[in-house]
Amino acid sequence: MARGPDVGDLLDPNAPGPVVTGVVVRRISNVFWVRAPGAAAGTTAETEYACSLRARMRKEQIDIRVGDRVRISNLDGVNVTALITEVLERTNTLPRPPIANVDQVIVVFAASQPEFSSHLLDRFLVLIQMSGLPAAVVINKRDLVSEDSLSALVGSYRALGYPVMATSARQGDVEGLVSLLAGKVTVFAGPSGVGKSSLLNALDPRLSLKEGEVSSRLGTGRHTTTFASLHAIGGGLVADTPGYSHLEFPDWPPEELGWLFPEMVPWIPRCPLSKCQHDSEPDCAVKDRAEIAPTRFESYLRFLDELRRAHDRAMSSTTKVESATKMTGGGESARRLVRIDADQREDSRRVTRQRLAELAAKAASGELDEEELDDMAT
Ligand SMILES: Nc1nc2c(ncn2[C@@H]2O[C@H](COP(=O)(O)OP(=O)(O)OP(=O)(O)O)[C@@H](O)[C@H]2O)c(=O)[nH]1
Ligand SMILES: [Mg+2]
Ligand SMILES: [Zn+2]
Repeated sequence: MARGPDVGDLLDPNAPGPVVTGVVVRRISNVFWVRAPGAAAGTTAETEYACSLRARMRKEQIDIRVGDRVRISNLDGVNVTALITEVLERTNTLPRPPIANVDQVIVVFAASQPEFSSHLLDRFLVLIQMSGLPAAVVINKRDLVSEDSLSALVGSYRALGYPVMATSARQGDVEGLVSLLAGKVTVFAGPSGVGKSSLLNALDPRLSLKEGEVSSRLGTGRHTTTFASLHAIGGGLVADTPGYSHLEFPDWPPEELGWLFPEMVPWIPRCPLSKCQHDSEPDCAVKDRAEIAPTRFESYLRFLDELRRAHDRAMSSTTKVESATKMTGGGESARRLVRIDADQREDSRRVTRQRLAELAAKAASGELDEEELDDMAT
């Protein structure tokens, strides 16, 4: 960007012209690229304006992130610049990558190369649900496996209620993805090498995202790479991310893990123990009656063990205050894929339960009557 960061001062904020609402899609130091409807009358085409902050906002050090919805004025159609005058309220923020107002996370896995791991996919799904966001699954590299093994894979996660799509970025078989992306802000997540960047390039070759090499990881601590950008694709906005190598759960009560496994949800209210962990408790309705694939239940037990250990560690810290700091601050939280601000967390659990109850309703349709499902959703 040749223009210096002071462009805002050159513009007269008292003569703002039309004010439009747009989305921050990229940020490089003090310049924010805002995607908004063009200023020219009669056009609906969107333009990305290089924007600076109104001086007052800069003084107040207003925190603006990629994904934020902002009001911009002083639209200059020639230089494609504008001035951000207001940040609208966020619905959520994802810390890694740092993006606001995310509507969904699409977990991309390869059917092969790297070898498909249901445990790793389960881990991504659980983490996303802990953040309160809807998840969808894309199985890429369908060209590498037989139709039979592909449909078994797709079917097993679709049966849980997740939207699932099979693609091949290599063969340009990606059109179906558009229906998932339209009108939404989506983050692509998944292990390294599964084809996240390739999929986005296949949808829009102009993107030329780097493929086939291990991309720079989102670091930890002070040097965390804050690079994040949203690409306009398929009528929505999409963020590519580098593959995650380290996925830790945030603090989450072990007895609430079951709510993140849609096939367990309908049975949880029938367990005699209110805080049943569906492990070794007697007369557990989940263990006795839910239809859970063995790999899924293994994932459940693994994650349960991790949450219990984390919980025990927190409890053994000397004071409650200390343990709270340990659980939410510093390097550990920086490594988490999805962590939401503490004040959002309780809210998100409620939302999560509600959505999972809906998922379970779909998955278990016919097994339970509506009244029971209504009870669960409240
Ligand atoms: N056979 C096959 N190979 C694919 C397909 N999609 C991507 N690849 C290849 O898989 C490799 C990894 O693709 P990327 O798009 O870089 O994967 P990524 O998920 O973005 O990886 P990171 O950025 O490291 O997280 C590249 O060599 C791609 O050419 C596909 O549908 N089929
Ligand atoms: Mg990539
Ligand atoms: Zn139980």
